Amino acid sequence: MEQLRLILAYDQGMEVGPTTFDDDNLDPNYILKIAKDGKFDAVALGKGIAEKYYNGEVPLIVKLNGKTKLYKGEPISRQLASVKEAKDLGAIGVGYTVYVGSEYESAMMAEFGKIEQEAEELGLVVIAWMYPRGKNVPEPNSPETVAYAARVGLELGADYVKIKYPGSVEALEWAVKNAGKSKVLVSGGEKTDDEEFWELVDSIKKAGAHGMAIGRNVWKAKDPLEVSKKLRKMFYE
Ligand code: FBP
Repeated sequence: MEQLRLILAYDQGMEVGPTTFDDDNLDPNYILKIAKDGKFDAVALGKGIAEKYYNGEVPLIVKLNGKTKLYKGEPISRQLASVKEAKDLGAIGVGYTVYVGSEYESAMMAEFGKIEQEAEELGLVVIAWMYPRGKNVPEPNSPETVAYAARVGLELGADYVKIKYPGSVEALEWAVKNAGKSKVLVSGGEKTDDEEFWELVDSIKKAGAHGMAIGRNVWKAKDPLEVSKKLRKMFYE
């Protein structure tokens, strides 16, 4: 299996919306250049961007499902592209979000199960974005909820589980233990100031997480390559 410690995530056009972009990072080519020059292990894109912009310079993860911020109902994110399409686009892996605890979690888990099986047949890595969410999940980032989500990712067969930071080194250690042989990647979250961001990265390292799947704190940074270089140093040296 590929060693994926640092994945540059760029599905925010779907998940977060246009206000997150400026004139530079609105252009997928800008992101692909950061991924390459910043030596990311992979870049995570939706099918449309992969089809129209991916140039083969960095390993590709295709995010197979997605939803917009305009949708306000109980969280559900359905499959929008197939594993085969991802493979044909040159992907080494696929990603899928499961909103753990949502009224629709069973639909997403069932879809993920099929994806996992197809990906295994085609030799692709599977990354599960395990995000607890929904009206019955009052504290999506609490230690117990995040550890639960990490464990469910293991149970579902994910090679990597991508989780939110649960607030402390101890809480993340607990989630990492629960993920077992599924490797834990932590998401970066909204763009924060430098000090807060590097404290977060430091805690993620200390907790023994495998790496990060991160977007906005890299490509919204003044100097994305400097951030990338520092991240690489932290997770690889
Ligand atoms: P960021 O590092 O920019 O937070 O990216 C990680 C990510 O999981 C993206 O893949 C996804 O678009 C976004 O976070 C989802 O964020 P939200 O928590 O708003 O649903």
